[in-house]
Amino acid sequence: MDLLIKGGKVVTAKTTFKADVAVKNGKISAIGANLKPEKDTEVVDAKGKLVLPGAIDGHTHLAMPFGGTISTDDYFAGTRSAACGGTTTVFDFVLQGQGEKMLDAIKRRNALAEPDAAVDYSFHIGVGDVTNDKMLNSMEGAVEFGVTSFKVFMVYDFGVDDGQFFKTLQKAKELNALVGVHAENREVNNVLVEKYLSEGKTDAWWHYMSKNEDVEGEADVRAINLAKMAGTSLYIVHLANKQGMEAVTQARAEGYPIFAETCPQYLYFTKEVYKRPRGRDFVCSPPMKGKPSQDALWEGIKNGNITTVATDHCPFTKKEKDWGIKTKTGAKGNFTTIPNGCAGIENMYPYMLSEANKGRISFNKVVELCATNPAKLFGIDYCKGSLSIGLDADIVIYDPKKSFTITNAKMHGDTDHTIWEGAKLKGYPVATYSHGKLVFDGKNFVGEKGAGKFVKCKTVKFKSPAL
Ligand code: DUC
Ligand code: ZN
Ligand code: ZN
Repeated sequence: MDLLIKGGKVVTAKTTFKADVAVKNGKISAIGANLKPEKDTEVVDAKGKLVLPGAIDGHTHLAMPFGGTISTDDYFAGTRSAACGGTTTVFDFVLQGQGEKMLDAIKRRNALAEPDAAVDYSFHIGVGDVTNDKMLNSMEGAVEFGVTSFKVFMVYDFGVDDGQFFKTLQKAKELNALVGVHAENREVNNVLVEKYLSEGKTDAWWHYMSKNEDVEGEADVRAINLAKMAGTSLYIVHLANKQGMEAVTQARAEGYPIFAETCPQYLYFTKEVYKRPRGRDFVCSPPMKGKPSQDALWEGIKNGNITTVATDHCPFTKKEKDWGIKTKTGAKGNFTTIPNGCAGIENMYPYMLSEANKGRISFNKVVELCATNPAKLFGIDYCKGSLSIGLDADIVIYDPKKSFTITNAKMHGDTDHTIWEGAKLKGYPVATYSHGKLVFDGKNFVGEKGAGKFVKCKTVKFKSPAL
């Protein structure tokens, strides 16, 4: 064996038990009591620590063109930062261009990711053109390549209409693929934007107001109804409102394979952040909502109706966020000119584990939401998502006694600020291994640019909400 992690408590989605974990050739080779090292085995003492599967971030936007710029973290910076927060696999979005076959879009992005990624990665397609059969049928090439999930946008100019959404669901059903949805009502959003701007209401608060609880909730309900009509599964990404949470809960109770993801920013912040002097730094879509929505999301986590937690990591610099204000040079910014998105890739596992450490949920629940469920949902549980013999040795050692205050200077991405500045965490990862190799030593990134590999997703047919 190459590595032996001794004396820690192993946490899976179901149980916690004291055991040693052995690694050979990048895979977990044994889990058990009193495992003995071989001659050249590196032995790591994990007494008093938790030993967890590396997290899978099912939602990132690395080097993504948006709002007239490109998100700050490229594939190296983003995956480096992920590794230092205990995330060992990221699912990034390939945005399909007009007239571009989905496989061509994947190859275009993979050419950027392959030389740069420091941990393993895979893709979802961000559907950009299903206006004709040729484009719609190009989903087949993506699935053959190993990209089996397709996100449609109900909002934004490049998004789908209901007919295109429905056709995408039907095609996904044929392929046993998964459709994800960014659910916000485009038309209502546009009307409210026009109204607020005409009234001279330009700051970040109006971003929230034009994408309020109902704007998101209505689209969630419609998306679920479309999936029911198509007779297929649906994955609502970045769910952030109570009405949507209730609709997901009801559909699942009726037996429909409807799954929801939420993000740490919706669990920690509320809409009040948009009243802060730098409220524009928090502008993302969907925006943070009120406390009742936040409470509903936590309830959804506790009762199993939230299936995954992911970050929607999409950072922009402070200067780019400032495009949302009027400047002395005469630029006329407003809430619609702020690039949408925030950094979070390094904060997901530490924040969720800290909430567990404070007693809000169990550590097992965090493993389920951040590792095991995303692996099952996206068809990579044959190699990732839990500490099991034969799976990739993507492992995190977590010290429940280490206190950590988030500050941008301690983060490992390329961003110049974080919305998480000052957040106090109880416990923190002290080591991350990718394929059995140390990539984070508790302080620094010690991995390698380009070491991360593309992970092929298998198709999964979901007949019920159970994973
Ligand atoms: N929302 C964001 O906040 N950023 C990128 C894309 C999105 O839908
Ligand atoms: Zn989205
Ligand atoms: Zn997103």
